Amino acid sequence: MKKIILFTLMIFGMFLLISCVEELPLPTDVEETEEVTPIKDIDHTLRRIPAPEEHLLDDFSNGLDPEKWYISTRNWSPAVSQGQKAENVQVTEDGFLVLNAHGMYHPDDNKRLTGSAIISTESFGAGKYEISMKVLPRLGVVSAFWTFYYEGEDYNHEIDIEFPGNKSLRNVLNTNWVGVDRNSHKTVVAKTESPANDGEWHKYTFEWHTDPKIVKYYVDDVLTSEITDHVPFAQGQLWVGAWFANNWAGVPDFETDYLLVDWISFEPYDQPTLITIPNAFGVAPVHMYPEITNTPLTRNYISNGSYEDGVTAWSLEGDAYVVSRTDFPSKKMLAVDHGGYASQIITAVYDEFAFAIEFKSSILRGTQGKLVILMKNLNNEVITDGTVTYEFDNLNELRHVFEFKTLVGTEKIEVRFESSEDSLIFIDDVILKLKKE
Ligand SMILES: [Ca+2]
Ligand SMILES: [Ca+2]
Repeated sequence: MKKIILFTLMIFGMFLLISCVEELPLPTDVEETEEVTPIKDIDHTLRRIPAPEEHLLDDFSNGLDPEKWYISTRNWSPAVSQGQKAENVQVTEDGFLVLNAHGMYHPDDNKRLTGSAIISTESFGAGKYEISMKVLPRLGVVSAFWTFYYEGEDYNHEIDIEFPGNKSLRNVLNTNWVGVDRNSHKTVVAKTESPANDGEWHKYTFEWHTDPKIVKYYVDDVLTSEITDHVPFAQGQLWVGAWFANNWAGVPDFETDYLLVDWISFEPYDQPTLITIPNAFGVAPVHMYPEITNTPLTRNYISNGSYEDGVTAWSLEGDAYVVSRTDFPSKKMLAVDHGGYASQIITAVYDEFAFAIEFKSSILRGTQGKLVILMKNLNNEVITDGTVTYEFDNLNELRHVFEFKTLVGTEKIEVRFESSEDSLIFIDDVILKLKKE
């Protein structure tokens, strides 16, 4: 079948040369009738939560300060991860700290399953800790804000806010730790009012009291738990990171994504905490600190949407292939023929998420192609009315943008490109973005 497709491509080679050069000049008649504006990324400068004037630890408006922060190069789960890398840390001119992580579908072996984290150079004790952030919106990787002091097995003091909880970004994990064994921690899994990856800024807080002993955890000022067991009493360094965990966080079925931090504050309480010395174990040298970048942040929920990494991240059914173009043999794309289809699952997609999907198509035989979005529950069943279809029936190469909103009860979506029985269609450059104005 591959041979037939290549043959077909050769027959249509002239057509491809005319209509499919990289910058995609559309035929004039199409350009006039089709108004397709590329979908924009979320503007993270909108609806920011104001940083507190007092007790601000950092708002990252001056980059990443080596006096205040180390960059972690550690690896806690070598069985599943290549650890945290300095090259994955960014700061933007909008004053955002960007902690990138590369999932299991990243094409580069050296980057795959690497995350990033920063650590305060100072140790802090009892007090109120706050962060305004947007968690990394995928599973398999833990977005976390925590204090940490470790000195052998008797002193593993942590207060953790982590995502996902029970493999869902609808939940937050709140945990106190004072040792390393099972009996020296307490975790509360709390459902939050809206999923952490809804595209909005959220504020996460913990109030660490040592007298009397209690840690209170909040999401957007709403109490999620109060934990009086295993309350740490030793000062710790403050961490923020996106790191790959051993299974409990789900499957990291994405290519690349990021955790975004706007600001962090710390208000000390006048309560006793054991003074400890901060360490600089497993941190990056200062020359590896990031410059402030003005490159816009982009996110694509589709992995390998260019098909340049072959079939990675896509499931193919029936007559579906990744093929090379005859005019640009180095460029690959998806071909679906005779009712075959290619699909990709996007996990951690919840109620009423508004998306836009953009892609290029050309149809070389027959008349019709379809993009089908299937909204599914955790059992992989399509939920009631959870199917939306976008049909396209052109012969030229076109760029499409289709918008849809998920229904209540959605846990994941399947994005599927399908040909009708008589049609051979080509798909390339698929981009899926959350829409938020
Ligand atoms: Ca900021
Ligand atoms: Ca391509």
